[in-house]
Amino acid sequence: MSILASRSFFLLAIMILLSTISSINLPAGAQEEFRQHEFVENGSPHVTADSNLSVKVVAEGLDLPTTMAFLGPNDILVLEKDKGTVQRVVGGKVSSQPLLDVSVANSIERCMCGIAVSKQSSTIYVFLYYTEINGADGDDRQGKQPAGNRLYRYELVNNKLVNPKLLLDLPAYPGPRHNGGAIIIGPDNNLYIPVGDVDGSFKKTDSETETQNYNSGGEPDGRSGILRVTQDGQPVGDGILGNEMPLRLYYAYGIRNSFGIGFDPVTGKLWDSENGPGDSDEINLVEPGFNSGWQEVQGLSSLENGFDPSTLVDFGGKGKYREPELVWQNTVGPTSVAFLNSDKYGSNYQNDMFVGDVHNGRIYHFDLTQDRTHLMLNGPLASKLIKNPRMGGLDQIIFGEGFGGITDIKVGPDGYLYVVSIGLGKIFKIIPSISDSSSASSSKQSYINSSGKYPIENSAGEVKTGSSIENKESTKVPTTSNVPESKVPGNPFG
Ligand SMILES: [Ca+2]
Ligand SMILES: [Ca+2]
Ligand SMILES: [Ca+2]
Repeated sequence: MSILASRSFFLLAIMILLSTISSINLPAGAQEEFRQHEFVENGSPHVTADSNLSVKVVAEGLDLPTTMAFLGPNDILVLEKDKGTVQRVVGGKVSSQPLLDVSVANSIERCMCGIAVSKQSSTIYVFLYYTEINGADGDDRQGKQPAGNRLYRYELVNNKLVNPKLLLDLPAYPGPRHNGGAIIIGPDNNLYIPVGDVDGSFKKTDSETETQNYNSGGEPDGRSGILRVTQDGQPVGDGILGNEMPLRLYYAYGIRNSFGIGFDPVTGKLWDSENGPGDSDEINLVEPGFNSGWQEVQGLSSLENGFDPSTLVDFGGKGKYREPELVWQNTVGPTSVAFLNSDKYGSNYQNDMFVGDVHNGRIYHFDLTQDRTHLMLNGPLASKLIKNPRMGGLDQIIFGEGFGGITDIKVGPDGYLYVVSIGLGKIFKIIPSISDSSSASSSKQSYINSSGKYPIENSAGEVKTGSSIENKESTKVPTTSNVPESKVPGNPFG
């Protein structure tokens, strides 16, 4: 053996030894912790669909950021999932102290979840949705029950959030998944909030309710729907499905797990994304009284054996089942739904829909049909079914990749798209590239050379699918993943 070869061998041996030691020394808790995460934690964000657009980091060093709201240009409030904190990012700088720090249950999907901001003359209201616990952050991991999934209205005074007013007190049991909690202020100025089934389906307890389409289930209790309340937490007029509380608050029901809703700025109609059990993630048009069908059906009903729409709960004919507008057969974990109500990227993108996902770090871009009640889907996607993450035709809807697990997309006051990555702990902004057309085309060339023109096939190694936390029936898609095996999230309920 030459000196060089023996030295290489020696280095290799050291590396193996070190990696063995580090895996031995990794605290068991840390590994458990890791398995709680169902989002992709690496990536190099870029806009794959348009070389005239690039990605800029707005903030970094955030600890599991979930959702954000804008106080003004370059002034963002962002939530940290497990710490129960509201951080303020001014001019790209995260403030040294949070504006608020509450105690949250944070196991799996329990969270500091949702935020919205509303300015009423001299008062700035900040709405927060979180899984509250009487104790310390994460005490639910030691078996303590959360107090509830709660919607509060705070006031922003002297850079603090004060005067909390409890607007909604919703179940957090059995949990820990499907708490929902994105908050959107609608064109009518009311609050709209998706709430999942809080893991209450197939439990044979009172957590099986009518809003999960259990005909002889318990009374609605706030789970499995999209709720609508005024900014004071009151019902908005007569109930769509009924006037008893809390049914009166339901705008939609039959929802298993949703992290994102958005209003079409053209029609004022609501859309949502929904997460299925390892399969059948959905995008839906949500008319008032919309029934998404869970737990009788998830995804396209034509694929559901023995589905009988007459078995669904319809609240005396007021609820209406509607098929999804798009279904991912293998879970991608769709989250935020944002409509770009600006022309900052040109008229091609104006009023289009953008959806982020948490398992692949992808942003999807959709045109809507002329009447704006469907997505414009051509070729293989016209079936409304995405059969696998490398299916042909997917490139027509993939806008960006490499963002880590995306938990929020919003349009800023400046008209640009902002993206929260829980996996990378960052906020990104998508901006037009500063370049003339010739250098833009050369940057496209370099992208093609370095990353591959066809992200579906060539980035398969970065695509992590079928590895949802959601459950074991999720189909494993073979990939040549460059994510170390230990980093692939497992099923905490395994
Ligand atoms: Ca806290
Ligand atoms: Ca559905
Ligand atoms: Ca368009």
